[in-house]
Amino acid sequence: MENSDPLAYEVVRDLYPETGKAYAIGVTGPPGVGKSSLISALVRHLREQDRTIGVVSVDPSSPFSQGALLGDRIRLADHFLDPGVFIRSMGTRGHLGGLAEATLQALLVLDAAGKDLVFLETVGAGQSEVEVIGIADTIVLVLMPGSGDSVQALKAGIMEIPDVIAINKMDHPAAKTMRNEVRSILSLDRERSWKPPIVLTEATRGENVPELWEKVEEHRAHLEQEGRLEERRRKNLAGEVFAVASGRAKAHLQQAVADDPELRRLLDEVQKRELDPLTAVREIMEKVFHLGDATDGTNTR
Ligand SMILES: Nc1nc2c(ncn2[C@@H]2O[C@H](COP(=O)(O)OP(=O)(O)OP(=O)(O)O)[C@@H](O)[C@H]2O)c(=O)[nH]1
Ligand SMILES: [Mg+2]
Repeated sequence: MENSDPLAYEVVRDLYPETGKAYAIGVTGPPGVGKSSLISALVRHLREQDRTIGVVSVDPSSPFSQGALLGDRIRLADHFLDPGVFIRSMGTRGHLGGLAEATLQALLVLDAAGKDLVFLETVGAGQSEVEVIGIADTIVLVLMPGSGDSVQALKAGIMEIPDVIAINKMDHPAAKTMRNEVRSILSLDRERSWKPPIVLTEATRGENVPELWEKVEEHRAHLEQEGRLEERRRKNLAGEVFAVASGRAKAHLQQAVADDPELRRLLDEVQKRELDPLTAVREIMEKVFHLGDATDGTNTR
């Protein structure tokens, strides 16, 4: 799958009816907050309950598509010899549909392989992060004292409200201040049927890790009521299909422009102000996707 081998698509097609049994947990947050360490501690906790686990770490900035990234190697090393745990780190190379495709395929195979729980780790806040964890059933945002940018992003509504928030490195004196700050931001939003709980954790010592897991389970129970999980998965899958299709369309477009001197000339003309940008867009869309005027956005309403 990591090499986009055509056989992989056939495998996933055949396995797909067997999927939907695993529960997917997305873990996101700024670099270095302790996402991998927390996953490692959660895995330790969950292995005591004999649950089987998959972990997929996706680094949007890494061109490598195979092998483990150094940090994850160290953080998750405790579990490498455990046959009940499968760990994989990957970048984006080789996937026409980008990150969304890479993660979706990995999740589906681990699901079909019978893993009870699959963790999807990705760094950051932004589009690529949504593509990776958009498929998750429960999203955990990991912050630490000093993650002020993320708190601002939550406040400004730039970052989607996660389902559970972990404030890691709770040994830091500013951890409780941060919790209060995040709590006051979340309290502004009273409409939600689920209020995202905030848990202070210390991943390296495993402190409050069972409590964090309990919150994930509570969120799962909440979703499993009134058909919310079905509804969320329907929405997530539709979003993934769209994201993968968009990723492929973009790759196709880039290749087409690179291969076609006439299309490249259009870009030169835009640069020389001989052609306006939207006319160039229209011509490119017509030539590459055979789409006419209806797609230029100006006369669709
Ligand atoms: N003091 C303290 N250090 C921690 C804690 N959790 C993680 N660390 C340390 O923080 C550093 C980063 O931890 P990682 O688990 O690699 O963080 P990450 O968020 O996965 O990092 P990226 O994947 O690179 O974004 C490591 O040196 C950890 O040992 C904690 O609870 N307390
Ligand atoms: Mg990590």
